[in-house]
Amino acid sequence: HPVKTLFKIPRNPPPTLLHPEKWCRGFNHFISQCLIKDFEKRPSVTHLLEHPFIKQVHGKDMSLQKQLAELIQEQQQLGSMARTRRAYHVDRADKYSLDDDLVNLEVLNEDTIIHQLQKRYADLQIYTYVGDILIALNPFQNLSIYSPQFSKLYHGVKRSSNPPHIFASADAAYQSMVTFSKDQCIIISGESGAGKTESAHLIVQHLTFLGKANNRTLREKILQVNPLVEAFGNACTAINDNSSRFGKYLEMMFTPTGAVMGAKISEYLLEKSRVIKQAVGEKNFHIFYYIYAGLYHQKKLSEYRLPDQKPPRYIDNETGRVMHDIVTKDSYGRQFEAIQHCFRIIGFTDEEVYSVYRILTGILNTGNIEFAAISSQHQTDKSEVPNPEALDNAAALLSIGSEELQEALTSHCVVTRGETIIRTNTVDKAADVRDAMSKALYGRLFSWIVNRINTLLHNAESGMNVGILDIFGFENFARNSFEQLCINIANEQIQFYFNQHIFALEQMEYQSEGIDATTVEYEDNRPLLDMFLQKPMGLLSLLDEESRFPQATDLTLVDKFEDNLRCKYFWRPKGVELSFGIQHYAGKVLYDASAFLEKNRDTLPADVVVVLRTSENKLLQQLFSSPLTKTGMFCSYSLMDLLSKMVVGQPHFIRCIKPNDDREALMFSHERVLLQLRYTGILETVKIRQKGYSHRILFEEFVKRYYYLAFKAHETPLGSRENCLAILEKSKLDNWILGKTKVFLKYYHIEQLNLFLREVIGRVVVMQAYIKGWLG
Ligand code: AD9
Ligand code: MG
Repeated sequence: HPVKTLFKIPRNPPPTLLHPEKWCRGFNHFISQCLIKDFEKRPSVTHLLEHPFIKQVHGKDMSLQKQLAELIQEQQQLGSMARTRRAYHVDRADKYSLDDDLVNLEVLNEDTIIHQLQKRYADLQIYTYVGDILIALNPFQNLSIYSPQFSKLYHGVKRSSNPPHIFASADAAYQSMVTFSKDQCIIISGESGAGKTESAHLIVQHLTFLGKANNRTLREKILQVNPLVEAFGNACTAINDNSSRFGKYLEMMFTPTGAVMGAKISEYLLEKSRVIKQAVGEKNFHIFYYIYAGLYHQKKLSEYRLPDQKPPRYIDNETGRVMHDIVTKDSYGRQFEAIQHCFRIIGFTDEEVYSVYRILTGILNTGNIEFAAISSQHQTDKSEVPNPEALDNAAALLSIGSEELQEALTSHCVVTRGETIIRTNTVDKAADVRDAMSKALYGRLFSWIVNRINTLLHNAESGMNVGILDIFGFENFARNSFEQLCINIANEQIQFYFNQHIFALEQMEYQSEGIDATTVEYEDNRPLLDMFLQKPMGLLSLLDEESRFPQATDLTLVDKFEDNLRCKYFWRPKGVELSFGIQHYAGKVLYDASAFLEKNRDTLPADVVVVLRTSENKLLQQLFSSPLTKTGMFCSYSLMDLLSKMVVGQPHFIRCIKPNDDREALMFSHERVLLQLRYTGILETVKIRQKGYSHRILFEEFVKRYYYLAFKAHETPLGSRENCLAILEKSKLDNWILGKTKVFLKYYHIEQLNLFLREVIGRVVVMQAYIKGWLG
């Protein structure tokens, strides 16, 4: 046989295909040399299948030919990856650098950590590992490291083969999901403007690549989800021009073999108050500017009853500025087109989109309704609408009666002793009702869009998922209100969750498995969380209780806090009545309690609901057909829900860090970074990762997964400690530990094992292909 003699393949193949090392080495070598060369000249699989060698050896067995061709193609890709890698890292002689992981630091303290991060940032190495955790410094400039070429680079390879990258984290989660058939979740944290949302986009991008969404439409749909939801849920704040004003948990669903098949999104705590009012220098939700500008450029404003000289009050807090931007720059208009595209790709019907636009412009018109007191000697608490055209416009767009709307805004029904009495609203009260209506409309519209996306991207088949959590980051403005409190409590919970996983659970597990591991001290924010969440004396319970008293005021609320929250995390500054301070994990924040009660009550008068339910707009009717949401404890319920969701899967952490407050590229503020390293407990994390084991696998699961490495294919070894030992020894790894029921491994062990496994399986495929051809 010519091939046999040429490559000195022994006459008799070994008795089992599973110990093929020596026997097929020559054969593998042949493939990599000869076929790859050919493939590089003409990179086509069809061409490869026509290769005389493959044809001769494998005859007509097409599936084997295909397997072989794939294997070769993969090897060829590895070659091109190595080239990209070299281009990315020209001056790095060795492809693996100890600098990539803070765990490798010989001297470990704040100074060495920050020095290393700073050095890397200057080289535009924005990513750094702490074991299995990724630190991402915001580059504040576009980098060319997210192209398809890079996607290929970070595809099922050992982490140390490439420089740290967000794609590597996505790949790790994906590989874990496929290998262990378990749901995963990626938790992205960091303060406002640190880069969480950008990171989330990049992860979705890479997961769609890894999940080989063959179905191009599905891939495109999934990629449109974030832009669409963010147009409605993000806004420009004093810190970030694209700040998330809601929490988002995006689950990407995969088949058991790892092909992407759908997506699901959950939203938490949208900052609805932004619809009606924004702080100086801040803006409303993006979508309002997009739609106003889009309609302006399409000359359709009059169709939606919007003035073309002056934008509606809700989006024009800095008079003149917005109009100037809309007329001179076309970017808002282009964004509107992009959103129309998103709706279409995801599968919203034209009718639905039209209804959404009517509701959005209805809200803008509602904001223009004014109220004036009716001056009469006897009735001082009566109001009327001095600009009835605004009322008519709003009513027309919401497809409800104009008179009914006016009545619902300027009066309310009270039921006393079985009798219904109509009471009039003061000017202030009427304005509050108007704004409450706008907030409710927007909040429910947002939830509807999210639900609709879920229906459109839903897949009934069961599978596994990777969830990506991207919430609003910790905020500390000049003036902090109820919204900041909710946002910061949410971040407090994420920090607690991180601590639980990285420190508490880890140390508990070592103990229960009888492993002697030194403990690492860390800052536990549990007492602070208790101060917020405890019942009945936690801050949120007190807030709810006070919200139920009609006589309560924001001042009585702060008094109540002061009387009951006796701990070092709460204080009340002297001389400023409505203010109180909280020592958060990420720093001290001073809150202004004005309107806390009203915002927490978040009530929408029944009169308004009744009118909105009469709308001829089917979508709007639907928004208000469900029972009213319960008031109070909203904030903490949502958080619990959020955490209970995350606890299901294995977590992967990404910690975003903001290198400076000026959003400047290449500027590294020592002070700001140090602060973030401190409050996120990076130093302690490095310590525990140096000592600890990030992967703990039950004996049974371990044997099931890796028995190929030490046993024969037809064997079914028991999931015992001894068999785990046999596999580990065979793999020639060190530094692992066997506990009472679990194998304790470092993250790089997993990579090594998976790589061995793929090698062995790959060899078996080649072998079987060869032998079939040879013998048959
Ligand atoms: V907030 O808590 O939602 O207010 P995020 O989400 O943490 O905040 P975001 O991802 O919106 O921050 O990032 C802020 C800005 O930083 C972006 O608009 C980009 O201009 C910039 N950024 C962040 N990450 C990257 C990146 N990987 N490449 C380039 C980036 N620019
Ligand atoms: Mg964000």
